[in-house]
Amino acid sequence: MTKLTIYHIPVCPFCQRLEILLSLKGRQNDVRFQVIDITQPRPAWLLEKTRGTTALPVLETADGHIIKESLVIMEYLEAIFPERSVAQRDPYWTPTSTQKAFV
Ligand SMILES: N[C@@H](CCC(=O)N[C@@H](CS)C(=O)NCC(=O)O)C(=O)O
Repeated sequence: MTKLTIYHIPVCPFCQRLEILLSLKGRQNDVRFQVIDITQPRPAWLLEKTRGTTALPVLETADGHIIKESLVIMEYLEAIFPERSVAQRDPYWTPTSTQKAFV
């Protein structure tokens, strides 16, 4: 099975939250982390995948779909790796719901 890929910057807290989530789920080995060089402009191949978005992390599914925004990626990871459950069960407290509530 082709793995999910997360394009990331290791020192970035938005990227680290994904590593922490996967670690809590014991799923680190189900995702390939590809480091993007923070000292260089984003490569053209990555900008093509993200349609110009430069912010990382970005997740690429096995069939090439792109998911941006760490909170959205966390919800996706929670959905595809339900065990062990880490997210709140009450939808009010799920990341995007909480984000919407405070916008
Ligand atoms: N809201 C975004 C923020 C991501 C973000 O700001 N990432 C930083 C690295 S820590 C970045 O890539 N900044 C460069 C840019 O936005 O072009 C998320 O949660 O994923």
